[in-house]
Amino acid sequence: MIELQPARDRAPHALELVPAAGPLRTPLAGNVLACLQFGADATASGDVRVMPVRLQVHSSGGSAIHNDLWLSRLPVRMGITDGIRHADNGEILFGWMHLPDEQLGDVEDAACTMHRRLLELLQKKGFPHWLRAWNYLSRINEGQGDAERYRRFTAGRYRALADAFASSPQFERMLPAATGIGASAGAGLTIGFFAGRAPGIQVENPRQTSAFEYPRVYGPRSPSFSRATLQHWHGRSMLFVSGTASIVGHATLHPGDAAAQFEETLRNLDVLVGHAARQHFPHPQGGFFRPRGFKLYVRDPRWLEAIEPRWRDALAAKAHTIVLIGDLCRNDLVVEVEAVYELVEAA
Ligand code: 3EB
Repeated sequence: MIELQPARDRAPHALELVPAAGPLRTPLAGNVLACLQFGADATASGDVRVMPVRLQVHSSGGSAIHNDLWLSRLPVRMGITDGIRHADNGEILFGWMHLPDEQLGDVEDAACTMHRRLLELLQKKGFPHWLRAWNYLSRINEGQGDAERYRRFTAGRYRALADAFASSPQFERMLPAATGIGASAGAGLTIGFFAGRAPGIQVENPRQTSAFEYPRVYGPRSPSFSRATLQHWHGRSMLFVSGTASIVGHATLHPGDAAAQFEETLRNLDVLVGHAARQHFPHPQGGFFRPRGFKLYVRDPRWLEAIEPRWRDALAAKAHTIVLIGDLCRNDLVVEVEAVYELVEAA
């Protein structure tokens, strides 16, 4: 039984993450703004708020379906514009789009077109500030060198952004937090996003080269995302943390070693969140970030044994954690973690 009411003892806020296992009861409650539905057989429903992501959910004895529900206190409106399914509550816009493999054609062109439409929608709907993106691409590591599908995706995304922001060269200071993961074979390309009326605050990781400044060896264009974005909504602030991996500077550390990559990833998360706290609170007693949810992506289920006790202790003991099996966008990476934190101000 899924409790669809956000906690009542908090200040009004625009958005809350509620994880829910198993198939959803339909129709979905009116206070659902978005639902990212993960599962090997996830398919679109008639409800525009449900974004299906075809990835295997790893859970010991649990359900093969996981939903990240984003609940709103404000009334939710829904629509379909230019093929993009979307819902908003006046403060936040959620949207998603999908191209099946048969229609994908050239991945760079497809990514460019989809991002153009996405950016147009944000303008049209009056939510010009892009805060969070989820990118799931089938066969993400297929193709050699610059022909790799992920690199083609990155080039297309960059082209759309560079064109749209040709008159504001600072656009890389306003990129959303993002995840880029390989969906199951045949799943095509799915892009989901949140956007707001007000800009988010970019947070970068002092331990990592900014992705938008990666050198040429990782592809013809650098990946357009921020390590995290901080967004204030009345009475609440949320930190969206991008897919974080075992990358220090711009190099992959511990290629192929799941246990060591996981530890490096935890260090990256710690440093990033600590940095966000210092950026936000001039002195350390000002407050802290409390984790609200983690997603652990693992390339192959056989790596899980090596990290099982560690992820339970370091992630699941602190916030709801869901483990998904998917390819990562550098072929030497085997684990990646994304997260949502909420800002807790000291009393
Ligand atoms: C990295 O740090 C790992 O291209 O949207 C993480 C999150 C990664 C998002 C993206 C890529 C993306 O470079 C890869």
